[in-house]
Amino acid sequence: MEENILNPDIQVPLIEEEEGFRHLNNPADGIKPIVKKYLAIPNHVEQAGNKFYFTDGEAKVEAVVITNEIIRIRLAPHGVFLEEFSYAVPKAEQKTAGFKLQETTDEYRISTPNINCHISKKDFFISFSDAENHVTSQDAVPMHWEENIQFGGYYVYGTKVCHPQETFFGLGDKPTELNLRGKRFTNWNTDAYSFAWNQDPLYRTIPFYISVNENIAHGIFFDNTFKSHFDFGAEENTKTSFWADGGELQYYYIHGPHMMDVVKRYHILTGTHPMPPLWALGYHQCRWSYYPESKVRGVTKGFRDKKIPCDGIYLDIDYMDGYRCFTWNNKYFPDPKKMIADLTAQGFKTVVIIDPGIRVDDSYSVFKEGKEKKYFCRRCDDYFMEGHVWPGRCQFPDFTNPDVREWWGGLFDELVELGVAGVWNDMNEPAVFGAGTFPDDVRHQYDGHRGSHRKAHNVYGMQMVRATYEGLRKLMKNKRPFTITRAGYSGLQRYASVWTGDNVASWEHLKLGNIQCQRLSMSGVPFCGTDIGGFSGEPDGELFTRWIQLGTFSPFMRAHSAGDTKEREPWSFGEPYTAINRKFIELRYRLLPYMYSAFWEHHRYGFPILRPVIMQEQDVLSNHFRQDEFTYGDKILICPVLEPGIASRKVYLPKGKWYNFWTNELVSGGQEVDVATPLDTIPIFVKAGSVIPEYPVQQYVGELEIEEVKLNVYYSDFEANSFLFEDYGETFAYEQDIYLEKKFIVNGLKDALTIQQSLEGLYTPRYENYYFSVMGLPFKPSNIMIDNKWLTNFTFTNNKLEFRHPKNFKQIKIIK
Ligand code: MIG
Repeated sequence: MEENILNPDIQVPLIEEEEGFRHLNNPADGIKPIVKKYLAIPNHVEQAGNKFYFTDGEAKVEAVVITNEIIRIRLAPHGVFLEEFSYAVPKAEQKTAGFKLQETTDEYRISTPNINCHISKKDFFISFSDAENHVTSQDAVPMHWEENIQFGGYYVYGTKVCHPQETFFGLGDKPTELNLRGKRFTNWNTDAYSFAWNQDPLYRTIPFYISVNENIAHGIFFDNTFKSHFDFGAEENTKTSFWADGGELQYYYIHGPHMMDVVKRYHILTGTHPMPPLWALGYHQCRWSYYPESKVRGVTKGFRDKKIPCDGIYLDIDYMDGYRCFTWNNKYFPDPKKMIADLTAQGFKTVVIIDPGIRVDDSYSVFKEGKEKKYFCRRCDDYFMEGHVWPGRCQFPDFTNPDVREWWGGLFDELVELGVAGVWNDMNEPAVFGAGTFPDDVRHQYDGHRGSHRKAHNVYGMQMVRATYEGLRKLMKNKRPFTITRAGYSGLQRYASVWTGDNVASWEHLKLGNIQCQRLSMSGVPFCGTDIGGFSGEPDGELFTRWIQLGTFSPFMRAHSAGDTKEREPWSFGEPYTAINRKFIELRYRLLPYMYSAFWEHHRYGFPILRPVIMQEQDVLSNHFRQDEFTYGDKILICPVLEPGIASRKVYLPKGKWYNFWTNELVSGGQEVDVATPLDTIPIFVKAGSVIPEYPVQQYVGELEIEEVKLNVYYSDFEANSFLFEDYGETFAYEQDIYLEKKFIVNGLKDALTIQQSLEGLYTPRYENYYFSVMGLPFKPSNIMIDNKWLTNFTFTNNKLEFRHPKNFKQIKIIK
């Protein structure tokens, strides 16, 4: 016993002396946190429409039939689900032909016409199978959770069996091999300046992966915005796990069997990219920063003088007054309206950067208004979240509040008035100097569903660019806005394009950028590109040119560089580089109608724009490890050159027949071929049977009235379809069916080739004629019959048949 110094009459027991002593008001010692608790035995099922609820007595599992190929699973450790809300999936509508629940002695089984979800009665394992009862995904252990003592709630875990030959793809922008097997990742949006190979995490959170096993693909979309983790057989070769630091264990099983089906179905959930303005598919020139105005005028003049096509010109943070968003530095840019008008007259579209940090400054209207309206984020104890970024001490709008988004969207009115055509959202991970990002205890409105920064962090950037896109869309009336974001979460493609962030001028980064763009494409982020040339560091002429060549086939094509680097325009490296850079940028402009059509296929049907070889041929196991080649759309195969000084490189061509784009030589696929790679070319092949539409070279979109579209037809001895999408290129009229989707069917015999055309939609292009260029005919053509009339005017030289014809034909027959 010890004396109580305040009241010596009271004897205080010494804890060490009295074994088993417990303070009565603090029984915590007896309570153990829940360490990895697993679902037990399901004893019950209830059905409510397309939703099924299973319970082990305490925890509840919900299975929802979304479509015939998509089922969503949710876990509530204590039987209470959160309100349904997702930034990624605006509405998980039910679209299914029918489903049923069956119970056997071993399992509950929910079946749609195409898939089954099995809940094992013995152990609550959940598995999925296809209509042939082939099991595609199965739990390795039941879903489980662990108490998060520091923050409350649970860490939630799902663990699936990982098969010996199973391979994994997706997850957005991870800077590593295309195939994710054997690797582990974290998703927590991070400003990752000069990131390195294998660095993780980077800027975006796309918690969606595609598995391929025994030639059957399925996807898992783990829709959880907390910090999340994926392990593809890294810790244990036989297990694939995904887990998060909080929130619900909620995932969508998305059936294939082809990877393409999985990607398309992921887009059913999360939406597709709206059609961009056509000019946004042109070349963009950026730098940190072009200022003052004379510099901007000098650079843009450089493009026109040197006849290098360019559409986008960017203003990085120095255009602002002290980095205050929505202001102008009047010294550098005394008359932005005039400058932008002049640029517009020369065909340039001005894109300006906007960051989330708003300078704390009561004389600055944006800050004042945000402060008055209580739009800035607060810590949980009610202090404003303050942090240092470019403008100095800043506060940050809570973009998860719909009122804030509405306000933010409206702030662009002046910029739109000045003629700005696009907005670039940077630093929206969110990035804060020193601390990296916001503290965990920052509160977010989360569209009325409340959340700490732990829950809102990964969606902050997406909601910022959403506010930007939606605001611009209103302000620009019926014109399509162009937006680009650095950070994002699944579904960001509904609002913006992305660039891969602060890469480095190195050959390794060229290689990495090629993989990242393919990965983003197959992860539901189609409109993506890298900083051509590398953001930090100095490329030499060869690296820059090889990067322009890759960038020509990136959906988003922009050169960008940091402020402390040498000039970085396509002509900065002298000859022969300038001429080659021009040749490729011109090629991009020639292929615009093809690229625009590929974009439409994405927008309307959910196809990715870039498709790694494995998506062309997933049944060939070696393709699961190929990551250099990809197709742009489904007709043109690109194999960039990713090493210095090489005279040739190996290219794998999927089965079928391919034409060398440069020589028109016909090559058989299903094999690797060796292709010469002088600096002025990269290997490009066109699938036999393709119709590749082509525009004349323009210095910018809209420079020329298109008077004729060239159709490059590549003979095939089988039937092949191609599509051409046409519309105004800058309005939302396509939403009212004011577009034209043309389908060409090419089919060849030994002595004939037919080309058929059919049309859908209400748009009428202004041009009258097609100019046909037919390659690969195995015979010398002597007659051409078009819609039952003979065409006499054609030429046949160097195995190329060329002729002109009014655009509205139905059938062309080329005869030996
Ligand atoms: O802290 O706006 O990734 O593209 O040029 C750097 C300046 C902020 C990072 C972006 C980069 C941009 C730069 N920004």
